[in-house]
Amino acid sequence: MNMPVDQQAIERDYQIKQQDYLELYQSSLEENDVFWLEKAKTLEWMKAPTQGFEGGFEPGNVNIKWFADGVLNVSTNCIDRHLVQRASDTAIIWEGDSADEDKHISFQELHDEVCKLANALKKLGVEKGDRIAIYMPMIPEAAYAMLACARIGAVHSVIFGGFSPNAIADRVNDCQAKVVITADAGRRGTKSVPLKANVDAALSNNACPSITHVLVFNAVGLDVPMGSVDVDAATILAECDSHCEPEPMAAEDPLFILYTSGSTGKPKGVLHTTGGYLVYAAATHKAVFDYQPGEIYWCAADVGWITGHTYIVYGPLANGATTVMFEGVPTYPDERRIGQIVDKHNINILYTAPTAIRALMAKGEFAGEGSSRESLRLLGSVGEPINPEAWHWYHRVIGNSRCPIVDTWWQTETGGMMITPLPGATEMKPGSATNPFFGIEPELVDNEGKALEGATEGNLIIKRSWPGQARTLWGDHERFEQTYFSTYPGNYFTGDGARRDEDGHYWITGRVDDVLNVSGHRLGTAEIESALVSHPAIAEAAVVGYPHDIKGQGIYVYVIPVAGTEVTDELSKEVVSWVRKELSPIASPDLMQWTPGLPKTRSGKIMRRILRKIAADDFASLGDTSTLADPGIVDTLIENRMNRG
Ligand code: 6R9
Repeated sequence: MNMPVDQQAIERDYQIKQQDYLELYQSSLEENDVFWLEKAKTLEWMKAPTQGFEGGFEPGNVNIKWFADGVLNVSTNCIDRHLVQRASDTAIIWEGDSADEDKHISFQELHDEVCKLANALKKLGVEKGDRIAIYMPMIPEAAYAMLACARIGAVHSVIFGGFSPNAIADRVNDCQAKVVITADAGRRGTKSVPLKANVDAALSNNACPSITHVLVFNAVGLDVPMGSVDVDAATILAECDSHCEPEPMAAEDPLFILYTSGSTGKPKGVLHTTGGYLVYAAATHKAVFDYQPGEIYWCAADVGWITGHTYIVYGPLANGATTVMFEGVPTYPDERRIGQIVDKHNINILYTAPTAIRALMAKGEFAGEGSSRESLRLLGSVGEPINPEAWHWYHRVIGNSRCPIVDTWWQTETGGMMITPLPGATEMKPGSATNPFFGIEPELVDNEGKALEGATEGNLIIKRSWPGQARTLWGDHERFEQTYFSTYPGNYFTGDGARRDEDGHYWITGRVDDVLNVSGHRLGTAEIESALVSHPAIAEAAVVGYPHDIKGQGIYVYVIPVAGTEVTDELSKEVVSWVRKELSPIASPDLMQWTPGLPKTRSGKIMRRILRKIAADDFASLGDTSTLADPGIVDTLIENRMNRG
């Protein structure tokens, strides 16, 4: 399937030409501060920064600061400065779950709604530095809420609408949020998500004592019970003024916390700050999408993930772009929806995830029927490695064989894109994220940290700081240093492996730690294991990923029942719904194997390598099993494996 790709298919005067990339990249490294201070000028500062990077990655003293003497407000950069010339231009196009619902929100309307909400938060006693949890459907109010926090200097923590009450409570308690902003319910395809009921459950029995108010939007017209902490959003907003002075924020003041999964149990509160994050979000959005004024841009992610933060809200709005926000799912009412939305709103740039592409691809050419998608000029991919087959399908069926694809590798912790082609400047290679972005210095190292040269494969590290980098984990700087800077001291460790080809292009091979990537969602195996063992019938659990056609990785669960438990199909079903309820439906086990034991070393360590092989139905070469406490368990596991073929 390695068809040549027509590089010149779309005539365009790209900002960055092929010959410019290397030169620009070199100078971005050589004069790093100069490069980024120049990029910083594209924002509006209350006090312009004169300092670039300060700090370092030294173990025990990891300290990251960018533009430290600068002062700005993120919401004025995303809204107010565009009012001068473009107040009536569309900032957000909202496309509802149902195909006959949409809304255009101008920069003026965005300004007024954000200011009203900011004033409402103030009325509820929110002050600069307070944490606000946002648990919302994909409606414009979710973006208003983020920007309203930014306006008054409150730190938001968006919790993905697919998370369950326990996961909400963990996150709220970790950052000691004062207010939750939510809605009656959310719609996704044929499903309704009971957001308010989930918040009620999270807060029940005084489980989240830091919460003083729950601000409730009416999104679908449900009549939800309102308790003593609940505040009806429409009522309070009606009393609020549409003017709100923006809070001057130091560049290193926190902007948001976003929880993500790591290889140990507790989710990590990744902290991003104000100046560096916004500079990086705007610079990458502009360069990687070659964004030009007037273009309609659609990132089909959820605001509950970093992609939604940086590339639905902050990056595009900082650049004055028209950003599309989609409430529903790409397969509802059927697989033609994406194409129909593109035509309906004349979308020029589409940024989505391989898992969505594969779900559409499963229906052959159908996704391309009933739409022309002629307005498209550029496609993007993010979240997981894109297999060449899906790449070619995306290029041919969605992009009519004429749109370049940018396969962008990055992470919650990196704030924005790190390794990515630049359209017009980079040769496209299906499956490769290709080149580092300006100012990004990747390296591949072996397990001992020795740098690998030339065409090779190894662990991916980043050698120097960039403005969009996370500064710490909320309340746990030690864990931040431990997780990212201790494996290869003096460098940022990504947790990913990668290959570098003869042209120097990078191919991300996936996580090298105990983190799964299921449909583009990051899940720690330890998190799922702890949800499993909290079930009364389960004594022990081990979770691994296995190759899955649509999801990329599926969740394979090995469970040891408590002695005397009768293992039945009902029990298995009950365990699956238990995990969905305890953690999230996205953590739902795909395959579950009951087993009397697990392969452990004599020191009691589970040998996951073996479990991964059995889960992948690839156990011909299991490697050395002689160090196992009970080598016989391996045969039992193979005999009863759940994935055959
Ligand atoms: C933005 C985002 C990060 C992990 C990352 C890697 C995987 C993301 C990728 C990719 C291959 C790409 N990943 N983009 N792998 N090619 N273009 O997804 O952040 O949710 O934190 O996930 O996703 O494994 O380490 P996050």
